[in-house]
Amino acid sequence: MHTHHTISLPGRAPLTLGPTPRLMGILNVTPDSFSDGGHHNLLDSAVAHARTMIAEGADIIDIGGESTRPGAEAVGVQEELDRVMPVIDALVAAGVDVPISIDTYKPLVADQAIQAGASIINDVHGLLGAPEMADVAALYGVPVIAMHWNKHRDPATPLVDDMRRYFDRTIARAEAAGLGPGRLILDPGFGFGKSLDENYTILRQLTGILQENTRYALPVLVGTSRKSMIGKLLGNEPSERLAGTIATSVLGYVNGGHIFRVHDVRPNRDALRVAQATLYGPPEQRG
Ligand code: 9MG
Repeated sequence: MHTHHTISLPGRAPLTLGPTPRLMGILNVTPDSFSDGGHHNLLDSAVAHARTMIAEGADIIDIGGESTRPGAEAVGVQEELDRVMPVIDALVAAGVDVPISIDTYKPLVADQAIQAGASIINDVHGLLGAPEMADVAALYGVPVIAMHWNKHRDPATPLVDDMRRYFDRTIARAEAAGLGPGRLILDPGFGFGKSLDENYTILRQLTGILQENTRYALPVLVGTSRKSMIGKLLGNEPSERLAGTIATSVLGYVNGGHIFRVHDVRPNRDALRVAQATLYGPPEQRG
């Protein structure tokens, strides 16, 4: 049911993907992320939050300094660096032992973050934004989470076809830079320019869409946590969307997803463990 993948990470053990779901904990480092305010408070809170997520079972910490929420302002390279670098430095200094992924579409931010210790790039522009992004990934040999976000989508083109073309270009760009397909993780980009119906269609057909329609059967990341595809259905606020998030994580897993990008690590991890036991048997039965 789940394809198997071994993703090499520079200077550390590879990330194995398959039946065991992997949790990516979201660490947003934007001024509104932690309510107590102030530069040091932000740093301390971010580091403490990363530690909590790791203790709760996060396999990866995804650090981002620019919000992708609708209406959020873009930030400049320096501002983004000022937000994320102290957190990466502090986590590395504290000996944090899970891979850090840098959530950015800016090659310069990715470059600095990798030099400081990040080992995965999370690019919401799927390597199709700045051309140098694929070069940075290839230079350091880091894997890239390539998310689908086509701001120039032709409304006449069905989403599945748009995704196929988009990811064909992602893979071509990676290969041209010398980054093999074994370093790519695909992400349908739930919520990014998609209708409610499209979001649920993707969830229903997840790996059918992403693995059967692209040249390679690549691993898949699911990012639905607290998103409006849940809120529009339930009529609730982001802070009330945990049950809905868990439902989408479990369904994304059953439909072949490998990595789950979430705010609430422990409850998603628990639900995914139960889902794994249901699909593959409890741990002692797995052989
Ligand atoms: C940064 N970010 C916000 N939502 C995301 C999603 O669904 N996937 C990935 N890869 N990044 C996201």
